[in-house]
Amino acid sequence: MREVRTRRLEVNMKLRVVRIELRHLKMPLRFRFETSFGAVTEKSFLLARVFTADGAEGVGECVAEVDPYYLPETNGTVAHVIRDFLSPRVFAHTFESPAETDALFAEIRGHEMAKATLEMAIWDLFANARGESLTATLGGEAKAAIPAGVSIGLQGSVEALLERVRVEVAAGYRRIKIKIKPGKDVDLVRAIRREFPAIRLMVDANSAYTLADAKTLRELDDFDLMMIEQPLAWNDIVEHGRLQPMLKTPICLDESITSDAAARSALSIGACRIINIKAGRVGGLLNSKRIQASCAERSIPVWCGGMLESGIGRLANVHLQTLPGFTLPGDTSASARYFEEDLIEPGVVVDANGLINVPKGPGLGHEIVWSRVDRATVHREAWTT
Ligand code: OSB
Ligand code: MG
Repeated sequence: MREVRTRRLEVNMKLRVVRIELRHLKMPLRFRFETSFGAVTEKSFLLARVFTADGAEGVGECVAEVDPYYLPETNGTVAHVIRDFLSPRVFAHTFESPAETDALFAEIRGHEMAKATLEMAIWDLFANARGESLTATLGGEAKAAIPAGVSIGLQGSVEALLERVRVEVAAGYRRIKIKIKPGKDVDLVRAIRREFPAIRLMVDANSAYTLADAKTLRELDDFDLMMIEQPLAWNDIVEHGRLQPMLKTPICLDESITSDAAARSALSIGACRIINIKAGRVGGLLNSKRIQASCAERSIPVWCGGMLESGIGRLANVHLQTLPGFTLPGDTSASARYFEEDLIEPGVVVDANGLINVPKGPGLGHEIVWSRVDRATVHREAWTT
C-alpha cells in the first residue's frame, strides 16, 4: 500500500530547473577514428547539467563535433542555441514529464543535437528525482543486458583492418561494422569475409557515394552484409529510395533520419529497411521512441548508433536500447576501447558474450566521477533563473 502511494506521488512530481551548466570537455581517444568525412584523435564535446532548487540534477551529453562534417551542428552552434533559445524556455516551465520539452522547443527549427542535450538531461533529472533507472523513466523493458556491436574506422592497410577485426571478434562483439569510402570498399569486405565467413558484418559509408556508384554498391551484395549504412547524401532520402530496389542488401539510414517525419518519409518510399537511432541526432529520447514506434508499425528493425560518447552518453544509449524494437546490436562498445579513463565508474563493460549489463540504479546508474569531468573541462558557463 505504502509503496503504491509513494509511487503515485512521485509520478505526479513537478520539477523546475533553476540552473543550467554547460561545459566543453576534451578527452584523448585511444585510437584515431577515420571515416569518409574525416578523422579524429580527440573527443571534443559539450555536457549539460540541469539543477532544481532542492538539489536534484540531471546530465546530458551532446553528440555535436568540432566541425559540421557529419551533420550541420557543431559544439559552437549547440552552445549558442542552448544559451539563447532553449535555456530560457526550460527556465520558464514547470515540468510534470520530460516529454514536455517537445512542445517547449517546437518553434525552434532543426538544432536537434542542441535540443537533445537538454532533453536528455531532463529525462535523467526525472529518473534521479524519482529514484528510478532511466530505463524505467523511458518505459524500457526490464532486460538484464543488451548486445554490443563495434564500429571500426578506416585503417591504413587491409592487414591493419583485419587485425582490428580479429581483436574485436575475440573481445566478443556481436556485430562488426567497418567504415568504407570509394576505393576502400569491396576489397576490404572481401578480405574480412575470407577470414570470417560467418560473422555479422556491415559497412557504413557516411554519405560518401552517389547513385553513379550503384554498380560498386551492388558488388557488396555478394558478401552477406547485414546492411549498408547511409551510402548516399545525408539530406537525400529520395535517392536512397531509388538505390534500395537495386540492392539485395538492406540500406540502413543514419544521417538522413533527423526526425520522426524523416523516418516516416523514408519508410513510406522504401528508402531503407533498417534505421539507426541516435538520440542526439533526432532531437532526443522522445523522438527516438517515436521513430522506434514508426519502424515497429512496419516491422522495420532499429538499432542504437554511437558518436564515440563518453560514459555519460554511452549509458544513456544503453538505457535507450531497452526499448522494444532495438533488436539488432548497436554501436555501443566498452568504455575502455575509447578512453584511458572514462568519466564514469565503473565504465561500460562488454562481457565475453558481447553483452552489456543494463544498470538498475537511479538515473544513468553508474557514478559520474566529477573530478575527472573537471579535469577534462576546458570551458564552462552557467545560467540561472
Ligand atoms: O556514422 O555511425 C556513424 C562516429 C562518429 C560519427 C558518426 C558515426 C560514428 C561511428 C562510431 O560509427 C560509433 C561509436 O563507436 O560510437
Ligand atoms: Mg553511421
